[in-house]
Amino acid sequence: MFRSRFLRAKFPSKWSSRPMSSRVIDVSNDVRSALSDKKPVVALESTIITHGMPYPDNLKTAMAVESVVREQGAVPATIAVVKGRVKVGLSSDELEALARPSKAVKISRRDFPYVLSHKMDGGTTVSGTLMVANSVGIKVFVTGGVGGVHRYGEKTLDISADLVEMGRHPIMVVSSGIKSILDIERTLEYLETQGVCVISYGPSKNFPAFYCEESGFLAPYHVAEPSEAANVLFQSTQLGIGSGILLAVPVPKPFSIDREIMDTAINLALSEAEKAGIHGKEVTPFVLERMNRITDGKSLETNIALIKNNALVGAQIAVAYQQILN
Ligand code: PSU
Ligand code: MN
Repeated sequence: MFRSRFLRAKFPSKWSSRPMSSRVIDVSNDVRSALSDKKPVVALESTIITHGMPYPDNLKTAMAVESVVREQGAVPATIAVVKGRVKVGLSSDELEALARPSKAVKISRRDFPYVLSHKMDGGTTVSGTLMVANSVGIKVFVTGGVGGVHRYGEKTLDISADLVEMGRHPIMVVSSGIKSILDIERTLEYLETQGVCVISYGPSKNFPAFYCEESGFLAPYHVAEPSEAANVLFQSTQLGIGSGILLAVPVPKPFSIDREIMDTAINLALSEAEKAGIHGKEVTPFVLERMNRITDGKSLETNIALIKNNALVGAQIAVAYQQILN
């Protein structure tokens, strides 16, 4: 079995005290050798492919992101579920099949047992990807945006499983923060409760709002360099703290969308979601699709730019982290 006693001892977690059995998980040769040779590895999620972007932009972006990671000297590990098997590292055929319109499920922690037993396909969310990454010992994970506390979450209790899962795994999640379709202030509160160390990347503590460089809220900390971020991750593993780190990287300036324009588009998309009776896990994909139409493709362009930039930063951190360890 791939997951050795060594890894089990090294990454104990209350929530996944047992590694995933080789009866359910396949680790690609690439990723397997990188992990055993102590090379830098970056985990990538797949809900952004199945539910976050239209075909073929989703496929092109997924491939571009993997290339960015490789160019920095790290190995990409895209995580998904294919025909009921958990995959770490996808072949190009698997990536292509996942990207095409299909019945793929959006998979968080709660979805795994059913999806596996029914041999279904699916994209793993940040929460689902974190569970798998932790099981094989990957410490750096790159995505576009994470879920959060939804607006009026105090009434609906719609709080993304991503937030709870970030509190459960000692992994650094590199993202562009939280979309302002969510309640950013309450999301930051909730992350504090879960013990997630939130850090902005760049010259200030400004916490980004996905499409916009600034949200108007501050993270408790900021770091300016990949090596500084890598050292935070290293200290967390030395502490055996068990909870994760959210590194918030602002979208590159040329792609940042004006906050007022964005808020108008978001409010429109949200009211359309309400009219259409969309709720639960369908909200985020619906709003992303509507936003793309309302902004005439601008939101998608920004989404692609920010995830590529996050891949660059995340891969540099994975390389720096491995340098500290080796
Ligand atoms: N934000 C995006 N694109 C995405 C997602 C979020 O801009 O594709 C996906 C991520 O996979 C994230 C999930 O983990 O949506 C959160 O969904 P929910 O809000 O239903 O928890
Ligand atoms: Mn939700």
